[in-house]
Amino acid sequence: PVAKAAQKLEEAAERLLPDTPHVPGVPSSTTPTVEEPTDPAGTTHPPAPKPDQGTPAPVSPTGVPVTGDPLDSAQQGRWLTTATGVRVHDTDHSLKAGRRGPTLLQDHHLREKLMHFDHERIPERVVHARGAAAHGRFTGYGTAASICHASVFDEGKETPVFVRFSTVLGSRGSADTVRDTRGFATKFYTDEGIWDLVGNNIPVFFIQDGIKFPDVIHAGKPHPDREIPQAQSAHDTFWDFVSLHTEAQHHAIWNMSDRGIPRSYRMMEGFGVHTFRCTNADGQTNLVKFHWKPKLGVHSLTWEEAQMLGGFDPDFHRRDLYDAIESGAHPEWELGVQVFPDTPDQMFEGIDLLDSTKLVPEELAAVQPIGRLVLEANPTNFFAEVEQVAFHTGHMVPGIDATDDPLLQARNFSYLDTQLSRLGGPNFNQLPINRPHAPVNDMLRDGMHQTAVHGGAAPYRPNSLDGGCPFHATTDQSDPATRAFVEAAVTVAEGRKVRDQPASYDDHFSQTRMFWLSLSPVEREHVVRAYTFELGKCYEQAVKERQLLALAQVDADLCAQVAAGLGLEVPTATEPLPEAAPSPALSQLGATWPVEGRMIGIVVGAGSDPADVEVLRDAVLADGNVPLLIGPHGGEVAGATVQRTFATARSVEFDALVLTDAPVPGPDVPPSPTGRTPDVDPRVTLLVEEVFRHAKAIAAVGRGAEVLPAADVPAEVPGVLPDLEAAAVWPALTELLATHRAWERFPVAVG
Ligand code: HDD
Repeated sequence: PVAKAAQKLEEAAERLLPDTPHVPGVPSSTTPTVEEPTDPAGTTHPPAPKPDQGTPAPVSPTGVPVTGDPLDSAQQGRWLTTATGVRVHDTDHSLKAGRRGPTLLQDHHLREKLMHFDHERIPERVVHARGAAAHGRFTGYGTAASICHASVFDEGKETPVFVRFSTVLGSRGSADTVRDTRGFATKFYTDEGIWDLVGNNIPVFFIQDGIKFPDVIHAGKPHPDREIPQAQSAHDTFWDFVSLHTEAQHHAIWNMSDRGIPRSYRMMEGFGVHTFRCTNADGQTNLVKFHWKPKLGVHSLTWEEAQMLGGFDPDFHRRDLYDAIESGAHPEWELGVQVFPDTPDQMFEGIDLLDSTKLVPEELAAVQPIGRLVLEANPTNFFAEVEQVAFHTGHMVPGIDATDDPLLQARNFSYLDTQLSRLGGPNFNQLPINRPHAPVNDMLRDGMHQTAVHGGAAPYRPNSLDGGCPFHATTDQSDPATRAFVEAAVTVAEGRKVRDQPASYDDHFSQTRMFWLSLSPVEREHVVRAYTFELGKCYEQAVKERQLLALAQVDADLCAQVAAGLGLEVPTATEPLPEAAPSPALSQLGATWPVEGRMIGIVVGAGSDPADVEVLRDAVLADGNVPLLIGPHGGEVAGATVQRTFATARSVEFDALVLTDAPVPGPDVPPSPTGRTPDVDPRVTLLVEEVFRHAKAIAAVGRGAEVLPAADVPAEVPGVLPDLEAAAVWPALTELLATHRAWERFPVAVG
């Protein structure tokens, strides 16, 4: 009977799997077999490369091997495995009862693969969800010693950093170039533990007390019913809040200025915003505001560029940061401090240092450089690093302490909380990107996602079972190798428990007016247009009128211009306008800056001189900038490889444009509705028109000069170089780019 049963089984197997090849050396009747997958046409798939055929080890898109600490690497060995390390031979076909049969419950690989995919997303940040980041290095100058003994500022000391830039309001997938504040968060992996400086590109904040943070963010985020608009402040709830909580007017006018639409993360200032308290080696305390000053200067997009980029390249800032680092144009900032005496009232020249809606003009307290930041490596894995990095204002190191600014106090509470919901438990500091580079010996144990295997028996103090370890560090601050973090022992203001604020917090308009008065006419023009646009997007008449009333308290001309744009009556200020003097440091214009990592578009065609193109490309590259050749088609044109075609290029990508040909319309250009065939390809003319309108530099070489009249661009205007030798172009463009734009070309109607 056993032999009979065996024969029946063999017959059944033959019927079910008639073409199955037998494994060599094993009798067919007992061999469990697998099918070679075939596609519906019946052809077999080409064989995948096998590890023993020299498949390379995994590398990141930046070319960095995904190795480092082998325990950090999820990609060990060459074989595809399950999460439990079992090797997999086919990840494209689920296990089925026959080729066309139902999927079997037994398919663990399928179940595991889908289960994991279904859980790939974590909650996005409740604010600052959209961002990009990079690794770098901070080097202290040693100049901070008189005010701060934090070892990160020691002369020549190098500290690894991770910096994340972000917008505030938009979701993770929103566009980069929206009008918004930008986050500028820096994690310093110091040898005394982690210091996070979690700042913005605007030196003041919307609110004075952190208890209002949920309110201002609810107002700025999309409307709860329609979930629109995305990543915008141009809507009723935002302006409702700002016009009712007039402390927000100062931050709002910065947003309406060109600061709200930066050209690049590399070209923004950063501010710690709050006043911090620093202690020096003698134990003396000072109040300090931190500033990041970009090496390339502060530059912005035009509003039209920002809007166009929202469609053409929503990843513009992310791409810009990544490409600059990959091309070796490493972004740089200098860290500087404004220092104020730690007086009992914590005021400086009448400015309340605990009010984060106020700044201290640089003319009153100079920004003194204390170190340099260079970003030099892109992340290897966006999720592991950029998404999982957890910043916290409460992460401070010896020498740096918080003040009683109620906004900062609330932040110190809030950032821990948010990580619990975003990163799923209390052990987020064990994630590789969050791990301190200083030794960690906490007595925190267990919990969700615990990855450490703690030794010892006594995670409490004092203990006798683990030899007393860990030990308390010393409060004596003289030796950085042994000292503890000690809070500055300042006297706390005495009084009754109240839900209230100091009288100085009631001044909402003097610095808003100061900012307006500090801008050049063209910058003011942009502010007027921004308010007019944003309020023009509101539906509620009462909101617009109330915001106009607030503007009347800032400046009569500003208010009148915006009211005219909205077609509303100009309200009269209810209070005399506050005293305010301009602070020239607040204007973006007037200085020149190094030119690096800029995108230079070079239009080429059949009429270009290949020698000119080579000279231009080499000159741009040699100076650390990026030449992008724009040709009628892909491949080779004028002896060089094009990076953009007339179909894929758009002006907003370029900081300056060089024309080396006047290409005739290509076969892919639709006929003009006028029936007239233009002399120059209309896509090239459009490039030039837009670059001209956005006040960017244009140079023409050889036949390129013929494009200018076709695009109605006059030859005798600032920033247009109508006819140059190729070798003269780049030096002339560098000079123009040093001020970023030919500002004279913008029309100015505002007084
Ligand atoms: Fe905040 C994120 C900057 C006030 C609560 N904030 C966050 C980030 C930046 C700032 C740059 C993104 C960090 C990253 O890249 O991961 N925030 C600021 C500045 C403020 C400020 C400069 C005022 C001076 N923030 C502020 C207040 C509260 C918060 C008053 C709450 C009381 N912020 C948060 C948060 C976030 C955050 C909800 C969201 C994600 C995160 O923390 O990690 O906790």
